[in-house]
Amino acid sequence: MSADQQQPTQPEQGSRPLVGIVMGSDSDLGVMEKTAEVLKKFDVPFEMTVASAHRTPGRAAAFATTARQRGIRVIIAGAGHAAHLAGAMAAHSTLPVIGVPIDSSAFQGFDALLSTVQMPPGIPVATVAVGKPGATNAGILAVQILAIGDSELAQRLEDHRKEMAAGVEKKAQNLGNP
Ligand code: RP5
Repeated sequence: MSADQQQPTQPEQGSRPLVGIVMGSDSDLGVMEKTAEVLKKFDVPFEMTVASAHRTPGRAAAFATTARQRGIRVIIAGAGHAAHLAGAMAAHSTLPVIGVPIDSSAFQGFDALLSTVQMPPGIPVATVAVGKPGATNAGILAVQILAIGDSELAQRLEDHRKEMAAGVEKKAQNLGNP
């Protein structure tokens, strides 16, 4: 296996990772940390690495082709510019792939959005919003996918919704509303 194909990804938490987070560059980390924050909150083990569809195509392909056998159930890919990373993941794996378009270019992520979302029929990428809000939602969507077969995780999602609703009520009260 060449250096381009090596997979040095490490589990972020004790148990075997269920979600694989991959980003095009370490410069994407400030955005993709939002995904990691969500997965930590829900206690979902994940791995995180850098691989580029263009600069290290072999490494990106190896990440995707070995994901299922590593126990990964959802892949989350974040990239900017002509962002083909999520599409490359989907090309090399039948696991669900969530794409996060990153606002790192002169077009502030519009280029990455179109590159990520406009997949040809047959090879889907579930594309979320550009930047940090999308990275947060990618984490939640991955938890929702995992919660299909996990009632405890589903309950944590219900609790999270209640927490968010309570936060909105509090903000309204802070403005003097009942
Ligand atoms: C993309 O190019 C990466 O996903 C990143 O958003 C962007 C810039 O990468 P660097 O030049 O900072 O490594 O491939």
